Amino acid sequence: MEKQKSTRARVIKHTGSHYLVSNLPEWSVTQCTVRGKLRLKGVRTTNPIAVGDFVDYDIQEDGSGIITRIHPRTNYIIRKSTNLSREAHIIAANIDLALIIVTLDLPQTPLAFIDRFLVTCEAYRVPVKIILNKSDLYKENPESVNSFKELYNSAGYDVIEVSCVSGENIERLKYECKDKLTLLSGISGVGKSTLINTLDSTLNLRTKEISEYHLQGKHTTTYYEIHPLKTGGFVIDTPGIRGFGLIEMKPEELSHYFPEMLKVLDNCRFAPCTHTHEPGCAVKMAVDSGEISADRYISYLGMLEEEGKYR
Ligand SMILES: Nc1nc2c(ncn2[C@@H]2O[C@H](COP(=O)(O)OP(=O)(O)OP(=O)(O)O)[C@@H](O)[C@H]2O)c(=O)[nH]1
Ligand SMILES: [Mg+2]
Ligand SMILES: [Zn+2]
Repeated sequence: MEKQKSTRARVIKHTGSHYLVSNLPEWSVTQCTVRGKLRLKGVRTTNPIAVGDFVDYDIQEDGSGIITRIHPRTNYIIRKSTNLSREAHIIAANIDLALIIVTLDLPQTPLAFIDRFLVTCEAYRVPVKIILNKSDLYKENPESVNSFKELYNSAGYDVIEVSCVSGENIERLKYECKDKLTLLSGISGVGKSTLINTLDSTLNLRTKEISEYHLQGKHTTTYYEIHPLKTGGFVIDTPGIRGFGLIEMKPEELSHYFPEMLKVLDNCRFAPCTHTHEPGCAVKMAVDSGEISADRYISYLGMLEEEGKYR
C-alpha cells in the first residue's frame, strides 16, 4: 500500500479527547486524535499538545486525522497546573502576542497574578501587553486607573484601556491583533470572551455575568480555542485561570524577568545578587528612590519565596 503523506497544521482547539487542527491562515478544520504517548522532550506537562502547536497528522479513511508529530515550539506560556502540583500546563504555544486581560474591580485582578504572567512572558520571550478592560466602570475613579497605568508603564509595559460597553480602544485592539496569533489570558470574569465577541461580532462565544455574591467570574469558557477575526489575525480564548504558578524559574534569574530590575542590576555590588539582603544592591536602591515600584518589588519577593519552598 502506498504510504500516506502527512499534513502539517496547527492545533486550534483542544477538548478532553481530541484536537481540531487547521493549516492557518486557511480555515479548514480536521478532527484529530493522538497515537500513543506523543510528547516533546523536556518539561513534563499535563497537556503534551497545546493550542497553537504545529503538528503533522495522517488522514484516516473516515476523514479524521491521527497526530504523529509535534514540531518544536518557538515560544509558549506555561504555568503550574495547580498551586500545589509540580506538573506544568501549557496555555498556548507559538504565539505572536499575549494580552493579559485585567480589571480593577468586578472582579479585581491580583497584582501577584499579573506579575507572574508578565515574568513568564519575559522568560519565554513572548511580547505582552496589558489590557485594562471594563474601563466604562472606572470613569468615576480616574486615580485608580492612572496609578495602575503608571505602575506598569514605569515597569516598561503598554497598558491599553478598553471597554466592550463604550467601545473604547476596540479599533486599536483590532489593529494590534492583525496578522498575528494573539493569546487572551486572565482570571475568570474579566471579559476575555466578551472582548473577542466585540472584536468580531460574527463570533458568538459564551459569556456570563460575574457572581453577585462572590464578585468573581463563573469559569464560563472551558476550552482553549483559536478564533479567526474578520479584521485579520487569530485570537485564542482561554478558560479563566485561578492562580498562576511559576515553572522552573531559577531564583538568581528571576529579576532578569522584571524589565525595570534588569536595567539596573548590573550595578549591584555582588553578582549574582538576589536583591534581598546584599549590601550595595542597585535594585534595592532603585526601590528606595521610587524608580522601581514597591508593589513590583513585593511581587518579586513573593515569587522568590514561593520558588524557594519547592526546592
Ligand atoms: N461593564 C463592562 N462589563 C463587561 C465588559 N466586558 C465584559 N463585561 C462583562 O463581564 C462579564 C464576564 O465576561 P466574560 O466574557 O464571560 O468573561 P471571561 O473572562 O471570558 O470569563 P471566563 O470564561 O469565565 O474566564 C460579563 O457579564 C460581561 O458582560 C466591559 O467592557 N464593561
Ligand atoms: Mg470566557
Ligand atoms: Zn541586587
